[in-house]
Amino acid sequence: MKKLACIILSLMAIVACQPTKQTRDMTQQTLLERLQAVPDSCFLFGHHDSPMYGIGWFGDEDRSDVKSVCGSWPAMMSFDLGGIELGNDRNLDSVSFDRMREEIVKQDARGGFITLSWHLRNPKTDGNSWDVSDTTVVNSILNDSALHEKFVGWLDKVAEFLNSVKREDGSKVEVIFRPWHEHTGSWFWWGQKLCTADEYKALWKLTADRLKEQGVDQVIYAYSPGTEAKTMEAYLERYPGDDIISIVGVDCYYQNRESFAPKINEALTLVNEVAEAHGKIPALTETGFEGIKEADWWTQALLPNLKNHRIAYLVVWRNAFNKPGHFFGPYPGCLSEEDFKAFFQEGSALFVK
Ligand code: BMA
Repeated sequence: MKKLACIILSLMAIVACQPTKQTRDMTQQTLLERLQAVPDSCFLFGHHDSPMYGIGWFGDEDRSDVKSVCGSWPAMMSFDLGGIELGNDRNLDSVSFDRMREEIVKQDARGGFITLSWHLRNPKTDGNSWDVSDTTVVNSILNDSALHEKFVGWLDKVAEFLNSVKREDGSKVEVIFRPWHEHTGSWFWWGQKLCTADEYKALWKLTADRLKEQGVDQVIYAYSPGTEAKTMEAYLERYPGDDIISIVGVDCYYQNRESFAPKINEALTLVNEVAEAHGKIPALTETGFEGIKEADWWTQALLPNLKNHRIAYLVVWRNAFNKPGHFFGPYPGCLSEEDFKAFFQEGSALFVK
C-alpha cells in the first residue's frame, strides 16, 4: 500500500522518495492540489531552516543536516519571516532574506514545498513576539490609527518579499503562510489571553485582506493552534474562516513517550475532524523532540502515532547552530541517526532529491 502510494505520488510528479525532476507540468497544478494529492498513508517531511544552518555549520551551500543523514532534502522547507517587518536583511535567527528567497526558488524547482511562519516583533512595545507585557496589542492594531498604519506597513514588507520570490520564468512561487500560530497559548502577543476571539479573527482578516490588496495571490494560509483545544468548538473558537484558511494544523511537541501518545492522537483526531468537516488539508504544522534524546524516536515514538491519522505534512523545528541542544532534526553523529535512516526507508515520510 505504502509502495503504491509512493508510486502514485511520483507519477503525479509531486514529490516522492525517488529522485524527481521538476517539469513545467508540475507547477501547473496549484499548491493546494499538490497538497491534496499527498496520499493518505504518506506525509511530506518538513524541517525548519534545513538548508540554512545546522549543527556545526552556518550558511553553507547545498547542505542540510537532514540531507547529510539520508541523502534527500525535506519535501517541506519551513522558514521564518521574523524581522522582515523592520526592513532587516536577516531574520531573527540570522538567516538572510536574500538567501531565503533563493532557497525557496530552489526548493520549488526540486518539486518541494515551502511553509513560512512569522515571529514578528511587537509593534506596540517594540519587543519581540514573546513580549506579552502589554495585553492590548491586537486591540491597538485594530483601533489605534497610528499603530494600525505602522502594522499595515509591516504587512506590506511581507507582501513585498512574497511577491519577490519568483522563478526564472517570472512566475511567483506559491507558499504556505502560517502567521499567528500557537495562539491558544499565551506566550505570543497575539495569544489566547492577549486578545479576544473577535480581535484575533480581525487580525487574520486584516492580514489576508492587506496581502491580497498588495497582489499576494500565491499564498495559502495555515491555521496552527497549540494542543490546548480539546473540542471542535474550542479549536474553532478563533478560526478566521473557511474563506481564508486552507490548512488546519496543530503544533504538538514531544516531552516523553507516555504523555506524547495521548496528546498527539487527541490533537490529530481533532485536526482530522475539522479538516473533514470544513474540507481543509490536515497537517502537523510543528512537532519534534528538543535534543532527540531517544535513539529510536523517529520510528518508535513519532511514526506509530501518525499511522491512524491523515496529515499532508509535518515540520520538525530547527537545528540551531547557536543554541546548544536546540535541535529537532537529525544530524550526522546524533543519537537517532540510524533510526532516522530507517524512518526515511520506511517510506511514509516523503523527501525530495
Ligand atoms: C523558536 C526557537 C527560537 C527561534 C524561533 C523562531 O521556537 O527556535 O530560538 O528564534 O523559534 O525560529
